[in-house]
Amino acid sequence: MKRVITYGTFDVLHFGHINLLKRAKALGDYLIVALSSDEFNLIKNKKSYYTYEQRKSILEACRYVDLVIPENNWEQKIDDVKKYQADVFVMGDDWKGKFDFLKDYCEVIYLPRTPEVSSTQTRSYLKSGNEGI
Ligand code: C2G
Repeated sequence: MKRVITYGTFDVLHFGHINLLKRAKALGDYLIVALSSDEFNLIKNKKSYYTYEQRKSILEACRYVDLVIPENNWEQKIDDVKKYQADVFVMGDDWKGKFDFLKDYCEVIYLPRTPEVSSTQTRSYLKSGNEGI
């Protein structure tokens, strides 16, 4: 059983996220998503539209996701890799190189981001009132 782990806020879930989760799952048999808590989002200077519980329930409905755990800080990744026996750590390549310290514990893979889509973009589009068109 090859176990994959990834981290993120996954707010306003979009096809860029799904593309990442799909490719991450394809790297093993079991995908763990460490989902940023609302408190950690503040540390990341990210204000998410949906709460942690709402984002968690949306992710748990995704066919590629097997387990959602909370991401509360920057420091928990090594402990998580050990605790959940992750064989592969995956992130989008906007993080390329940032988590190479995990190479001592598991495979580290950065996948190309999906261009032209982001939660921020979606949110501002909806806010702009175009949604009626
Ligand atoms: N992503 C992607 N393509 C996009 C948008 C996001 O591949 N168009 C990927 C990101 O690279 C990341 C994952 O989807 O791997 C989740 O994206 P975010 O929710 O924006 O995650 P982030 O805020 O970068 O949190 O400790 C790590 C952090 O928690 C990562």
